[in-house]
Amino acid sequence: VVTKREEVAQLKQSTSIAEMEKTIAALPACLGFEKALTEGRKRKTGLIAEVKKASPSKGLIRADFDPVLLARAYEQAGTDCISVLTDVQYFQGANEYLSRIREAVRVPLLRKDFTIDEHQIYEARMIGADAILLIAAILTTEQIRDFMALSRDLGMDTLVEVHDAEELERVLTLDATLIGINNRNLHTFVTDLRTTEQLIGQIPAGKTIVSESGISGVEDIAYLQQVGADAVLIGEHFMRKPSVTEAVRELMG
Ligand code: IGP
Repeated sequence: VVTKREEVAQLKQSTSIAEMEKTIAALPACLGFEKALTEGRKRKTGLIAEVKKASPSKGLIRADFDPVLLARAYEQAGTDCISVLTDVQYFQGANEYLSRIREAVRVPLLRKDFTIDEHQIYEARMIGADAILLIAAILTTEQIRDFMALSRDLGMDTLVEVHDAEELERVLTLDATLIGINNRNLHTFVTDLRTTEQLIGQIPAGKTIVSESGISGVEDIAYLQQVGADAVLIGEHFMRKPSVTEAVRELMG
């Protein structure tokens, strides 16, 4: 088993930042991830649909997992953005999934991983990400600030994720405009959508709020919309449906 720290150490050994900068300079511009969820969104509630093969709590979620077919099906259903898990150890993800999806769709892509080092941010841009996730629970406030600045320099947006009041308070000292509220307790894996309602009250106007995890019914969407979420991030619910295109349309209209 390769831990994230070992993975990052390997990445640092194999590629220099100068080399990665050179590769990135030749890439096409990113698609606007945050823009697709704000002024560009297709429905009243924005949607980030996730390509997720497995999770630490559920194990394998989808047996016939094909990242490119799933991403095309999401695009067909009119999702605003797509999230791709690239973490290998806990989610059976792969960087290759994201780069292959990048070739197949014209939807802004979020690289979903545990980012703990700036090398991973260059890597995200190289494999085709338009945005990265920054998890407040595993980062210092200074790291979040630095990683947001680097992402912006490379043309990417950031989704900064919180799951309690302490994390939110730290994030609000920064100029993060796209904030994710994770409804899943990272210690127990239990999801409770009221986490979104509880934290949203402490967020000033003008921020774009994404409610994440444990969302599966039309009543969930109605509730989250009513408490002020601008967008939702949904993985497992769609992954368990034979047709993700139909599943998106059923849930989001
Ligand atoms: C999706 P769900 O319950 O719809 O499959 O959740 C997404 O929120 C979840 O995958 C997630 C996640 C994360 C995964 C949210 N934050 C951080 C890995 C790391």
